[in-house]
Amino acid sequence: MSHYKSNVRDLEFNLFEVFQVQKRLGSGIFEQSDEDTARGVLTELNTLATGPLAESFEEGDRVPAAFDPQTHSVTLPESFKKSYQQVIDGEWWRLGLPDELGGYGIPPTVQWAAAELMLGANPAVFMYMAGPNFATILWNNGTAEQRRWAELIIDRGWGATMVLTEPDAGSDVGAGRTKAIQQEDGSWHLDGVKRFITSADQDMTENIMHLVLARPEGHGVESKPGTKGLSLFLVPKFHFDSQTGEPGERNGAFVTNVEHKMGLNASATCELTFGQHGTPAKGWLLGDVHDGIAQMFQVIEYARMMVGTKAIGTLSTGYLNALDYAKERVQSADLTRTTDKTAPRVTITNHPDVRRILMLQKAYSEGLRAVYTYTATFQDEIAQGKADGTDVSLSEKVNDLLLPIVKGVGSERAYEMLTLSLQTLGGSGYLQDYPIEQYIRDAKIDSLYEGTTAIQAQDFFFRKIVKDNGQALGHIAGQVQESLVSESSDDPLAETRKLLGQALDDAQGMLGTMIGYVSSAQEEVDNVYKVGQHAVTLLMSMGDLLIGWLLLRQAEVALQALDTGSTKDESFYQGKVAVARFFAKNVLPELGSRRTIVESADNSLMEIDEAAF
Ligand code: ST9
Ligand code: FAD
Repeated sequence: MSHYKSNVRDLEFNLFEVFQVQKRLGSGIFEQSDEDTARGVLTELNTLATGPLAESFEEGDRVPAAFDPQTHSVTLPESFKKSYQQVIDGEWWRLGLPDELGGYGIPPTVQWAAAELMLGANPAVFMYMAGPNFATILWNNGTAEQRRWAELIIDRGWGATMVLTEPDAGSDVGAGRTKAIQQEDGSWHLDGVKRFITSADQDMTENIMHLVLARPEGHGVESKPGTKGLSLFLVPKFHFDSQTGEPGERNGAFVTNVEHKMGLNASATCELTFGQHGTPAKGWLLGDVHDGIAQMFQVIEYARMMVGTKAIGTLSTGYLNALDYAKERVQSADLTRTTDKTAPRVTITNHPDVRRILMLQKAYSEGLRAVYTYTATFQDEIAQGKADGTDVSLSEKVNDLLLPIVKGVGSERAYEMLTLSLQTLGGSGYLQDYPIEQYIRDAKIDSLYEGTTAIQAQDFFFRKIVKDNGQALGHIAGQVQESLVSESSDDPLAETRKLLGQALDDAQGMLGTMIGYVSSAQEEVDNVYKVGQHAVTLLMSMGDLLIGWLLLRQAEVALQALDTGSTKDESFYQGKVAVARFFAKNVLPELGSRRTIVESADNSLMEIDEAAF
């Protein structure tokens, strides 16, 4: 039986009932697709995800990627390769491509829903499919020749990597020391060691294109410190014929170690060494600009959305596995009859505490799914607007603002809630007989790579709010504000709206206080530490606010559906109303105490001697 329990009903509810993406389909850039196509994509992918993709999930964990130091090569289990081949043969990687590179004209909202199915079933398979997607970076930034390479990467199904991290440069990418020295023929020789590189080798594709950040040196290139001194180089595993793509000599970028990890074992995490094994590691500067970090952020933005969606997809299957178990597991009497030792034993869904943790899991898994879909609606607008030549600057800012919530809040809450999924199973959850312990191990990475939660929180506050002068945040706050009033005098969601209104006030209060700390830092620089101490609290609180708001919007749609008297999906809609009320009552009030903590911030924490920790 498949470990993977998908939730296509909820994906479709978000897409077609809440966000109504069908209105966008069938015209302009999305001309090729309509609602039936979108539903068809989800149905087909669901079959693949719950079947062949999920099949190798467990073996990929128990038989991790194997490394041969003699040949610098990585080998994956046969069952895993079979799963990978099925998504490749189904050409699912085309979903993320623009029309001109052979895409299907499917909007990002539907692409991310489709991605959730693959990421929930077997995330490592999805991550090995980076080649075609990363080829778009060459297509968008490259020379004519490099645009041809983009086509070759897609046509020949190559792998690809993003190569930033070094032993002394993790969060601080600008500390990277790998250098690139220009050659007479216009190529560059790279020299250095990169660490933790996902998919840097595997035995599934004929070639791999590494997208590497390195510091150009010599030949009159101005040397600049930090991220702004990095350029992006294209470094293939094998040299290749520029027209046909036929692979030739081995290039000098070699995998020199594969990490032994807590989870996500099917995904090879490699040390990648450039130019230190007797063969030069030749690279080509992407385009002719000296702007590697900005180019790499085009990759990072996609990857941060992917990591959040991966975490959320994993939480969803964790919750649904826990729910199935809870409906079957009989243990103890009902709490009202505990003194009666002859009382019948009940399924654990009857116990208030099990209900509490199940409803929390439901709130976060469905609420976070709504968050990533809502974020993707701005990506739809960007894609559509760019094609039509309309101004998309606000949509871009809102998308940028939401990415750290999808990634940072998605990963933190998924990990936290997955531990509740395991708790629901009692001791059985701790066993490898069930998938939840693997989900927890596989999902922990999501709060670490692509920028840790602290980095997401600082990006959110300093770059996405302060530097943006609050424009994007103001746009969303305006939408939340609109949901606080109801036209009906007999509003079944009145209390939920009231609690959401208080949460909005608390989140705005928290933010106002933190902006005050930053402003006062101009006179007293240490005040910025107060922001540093509470940036994660703000990010998580804004995440809760957004979840509470989107659950309320879902409840409104559900109530309308119930009002039409249709009994089809009655329980589904009732669940939507219940979860919105539960979250507003049981989670949103926490923002009040978090606000008090932020408002009373001082720097005593920073004054504690390191030895006293
Ligand atoms: C990693 C990979 O961890 C994990 C696994 C990924 C696997 C990939 C697989 C993908 C699969 C794809 C499959 C597709 C299948 C398709 C199927 C279809 C359905 N936004 O603030 P400053 C830029 S990789 C945009 O001064 P510092 C900007 O250019 C490792 N741009 O930064 C800016 O200039 P300006 C990940 C941003 O203090 C410049 O940077 N590592 C943003 O110099 C400088 O900005 C990390 O993520 C942004 N948010 O450096 C590192 N921020 O201001 C985390 C900055 O002029 N560390 N820029 O515009 C950080 O992010 C740091 O904050 C830092 C700081 C490095 C940026
Ligand atoms: P550090 O930066 O040393 O952070 C340690 C701790 O300090 C963290 O809690 C962090 O939040 C905190 N911290 C650091 N700086 C600050 C700050 N300024 N403010 C507040 N707190 C701070 N990299 C790639 O380039 N390509 C890949 O494909 C890739 N894949 C990966 C796969 C795996 C399985 C792993 C484990 C890592 C991968 N990485 C990859 C690297 C990953 O992006 C980094 O691990 C991550 O960015 C964090 O860097 P670090 O591990 O050096 O931690």
